[in-house]
Amino acid sequence: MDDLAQVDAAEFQRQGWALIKGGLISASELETLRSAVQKVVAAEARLASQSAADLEGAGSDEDQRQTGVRVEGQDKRYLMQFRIPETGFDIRLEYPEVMPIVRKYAALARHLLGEDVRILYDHVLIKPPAKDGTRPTMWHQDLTYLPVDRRGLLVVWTPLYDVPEEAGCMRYIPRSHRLGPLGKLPMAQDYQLTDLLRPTDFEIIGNPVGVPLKAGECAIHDGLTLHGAFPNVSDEPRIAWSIAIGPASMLRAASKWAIDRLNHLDLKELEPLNHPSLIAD
Ligand SMILES: O=C(O)CCC(=O)C(=O)O
Repeated sequence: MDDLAQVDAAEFQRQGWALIKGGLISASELETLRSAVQKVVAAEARLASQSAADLEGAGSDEDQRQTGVRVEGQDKRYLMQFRIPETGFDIRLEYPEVMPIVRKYAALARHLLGEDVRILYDHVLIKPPAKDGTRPTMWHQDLTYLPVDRRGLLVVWTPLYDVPEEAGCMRYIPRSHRLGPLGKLPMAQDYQLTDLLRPTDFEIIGNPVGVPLKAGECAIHDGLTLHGAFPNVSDEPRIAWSIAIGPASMLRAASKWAIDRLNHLDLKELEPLNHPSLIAD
């Protein structure tokens, strides 16, 4: 727990993100993580060597099967932000040698949340380099994508190699978690913070903070903290590993409303509430 003494839980709760300077993992643990992730990256070599142009038209189930990529949108412009290789999901289950790192991050989450935790997922994130086409990662809140019933989710983001700003470092909006869920915009499109926020929200939040990291360092953010990343204008793919950890008390979100008031309308999950009986005008 000594390493965790540097992480001020109350300040994290106030700001919604924190840089863990120097990281929590040892040099040999970083090597272990690299070796597991490199196996994933090698398995995706065909995709990794494709130019963004080759991904043009990706969008069908067939494309998804062929590219081995499982991400929302399956869209060239989405993939220019980052790819999550199919074999890069839950690598802790495939490569149990990374579990000592997972346990350290779980201890960090326990320290920040003050309660027992559960791992929701881990995954490998590859941001393509400039030559393959690259975009900033659009501002978003992770919690709005995840089927859990409450706040408290934490995401730890660890680069496998140094990530200066030009390689597409992460960016966080301090205190944005205090705004609650903001909904989500299609990340394949370009949009601005002002498209997500109301004017008075800017009185609560801070300016975006870009967070260059050394290999094996990490940054952690609340599931409601708005975050994104710069484009990767370097020559190499930016390779990171991220893990989502939440309070043990969290429940999987119900696919129907927990209260029966709307269930008879047979609304589809995550679709607008367009049933005539719900429209006021
Ligand atoms: O790696 C990126 O560019 C974005 C990652 C991200 O949004 C996350 O790990 O929650």
